[in-house]
Amino acid sequence: MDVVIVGAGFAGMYMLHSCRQAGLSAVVFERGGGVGGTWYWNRYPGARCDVPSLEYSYQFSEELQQEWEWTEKYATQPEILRYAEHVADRFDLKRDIHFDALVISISYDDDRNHWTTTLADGTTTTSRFVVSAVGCLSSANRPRFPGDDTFTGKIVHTGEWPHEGVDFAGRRVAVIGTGSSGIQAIPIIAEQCKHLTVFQRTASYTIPAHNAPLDPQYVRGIKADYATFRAKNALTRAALGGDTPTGTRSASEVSDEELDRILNERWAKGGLLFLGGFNDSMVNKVSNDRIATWVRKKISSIVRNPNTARLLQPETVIGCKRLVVDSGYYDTFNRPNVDLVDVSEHPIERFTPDGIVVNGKEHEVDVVVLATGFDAMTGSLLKLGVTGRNGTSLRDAWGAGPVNYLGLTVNGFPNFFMITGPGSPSVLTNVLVSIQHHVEWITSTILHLDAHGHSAIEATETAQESWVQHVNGVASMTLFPMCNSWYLGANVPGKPRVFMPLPGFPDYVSRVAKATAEHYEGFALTN
Ligand code: NA7
Repeated sequence: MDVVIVGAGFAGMYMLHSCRQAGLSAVVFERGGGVGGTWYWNRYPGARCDVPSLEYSYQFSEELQQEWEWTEKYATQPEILRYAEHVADRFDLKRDIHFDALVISISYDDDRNHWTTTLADGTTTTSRFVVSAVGCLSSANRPRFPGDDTFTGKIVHTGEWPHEGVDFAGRRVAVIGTGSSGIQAIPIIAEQCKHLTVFQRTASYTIPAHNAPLDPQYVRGIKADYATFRAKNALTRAALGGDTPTGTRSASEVSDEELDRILNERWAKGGLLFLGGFNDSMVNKVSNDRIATWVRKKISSIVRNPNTARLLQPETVIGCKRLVVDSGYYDTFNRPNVDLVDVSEHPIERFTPDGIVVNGKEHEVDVVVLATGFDAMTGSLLKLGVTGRNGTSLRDAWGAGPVNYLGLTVNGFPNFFMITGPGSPSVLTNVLVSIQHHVEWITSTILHLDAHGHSAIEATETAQESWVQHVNGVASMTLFPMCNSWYLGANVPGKPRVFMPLPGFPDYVSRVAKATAEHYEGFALTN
């Protein structure tokens, strides 16, 4: 094989298509039973993308983007999965995808300059190149609690949701975790179950989605010139929402009335662009504090029980953890069958056969939903068991945190590429845009190597060191490092605390283009 691709989510599917278009032989190994990646696994009730559907979609084929009809502003998980299936069928991808194929090791052979990928069933495949398309949020973070093996009810994780679904009718349910997954699932579970207890360690800021069916006239307008819409989006920091420009003023400088007006307008529009009302929300603590205070007041105006309202008001920097986009979250706590248990000061002590004990009190439940997130960005990559030159493992090379150049390649791992790897904008963008950028760069780089008689490419040690410094430098100019987020690996015990994604898509794209144009500066190309 020319290329082995790991993962058949949106990154792996496009990588396969792109390889074929370029005349490269390629095969995909996917641990799941179907395409769609994170959308294959995250089937919990309420699962929905927080990027508008007209943006969270491929743009490499004009026919595809014209023919596919999204039904809502924010697509549900089943609709996104149908889209992934449609793409797989339309481009006949499945004939080169092996499903239920768990990769257990990927080893570089120094003498032959090729990679051997081994599956759990012992099958091996050799290839010149390996592309990791394993996704940033694909390795479930499943904390263990004392006594959880004695619990007689059902325990499910949102990121590994049973395909047959979970019947909540008449049941007492616990949800542990209040990030995006918990916040999307809680309103729906509350409607279906007898009683819901939410265990919250850290309150999240969540902005209403105001989701609605898409207006056919609006869709026609976008489709009439989809390319311009896409191009405008790619020019924003998050490759998202080009039609909603970022404010030009500091939130620290406007009057209270003006702040209120702008934030009300953004709240009414809803979604991730809430913080874009001002130009310094994520770089100026004073501005951020004013916005956060406004949201806290908003929460207390929705939630009727003052104690619950107080607990739901986050104390951290707003936007430091990824903003959540919800449908009816705060209002759910006005329901008589929903309780909130604060586990920030008194963590979950243990599970019993009948429930969960916090601060000496047992909460009896029949089903526990772990909405506890992911070992993000590096979790799935490191599980691949990648071993590079001289038998060095990626796990050892990244012992103190991920080091690489442009988030694409790693010194000592020739011809090994990452799509949306740590060190690239990835999760701070509309990830479909980042995926396309990486896939197209990887394919054109392979073609460049072949055309110029090079057999291998890897990051130089120097370029890698300065790239890590650059990513840290950019992050330290923002408020992102000020809380315990998964961007920093802080949600997984023992994980090195390093800010992994790079803020700012357009600047990143121009850096990649510049390095490429300057004869792959920062990369070592060998003959
Ligand atoms: P997140 O955002 O990492 O949220 C996980 C939640 O689970 C969060 O509230 C955690 O609290 C909580 N958690 C994790 N471990 C525990 C334990 N041991 N006890 C109590 N609570 C715990 O994951 P999501 O799946 O919701 O969303 C991930 C991304 O997917 C999201 O940002 C979107 O991009 C899509 P903590 O905040 O760590 O105190």
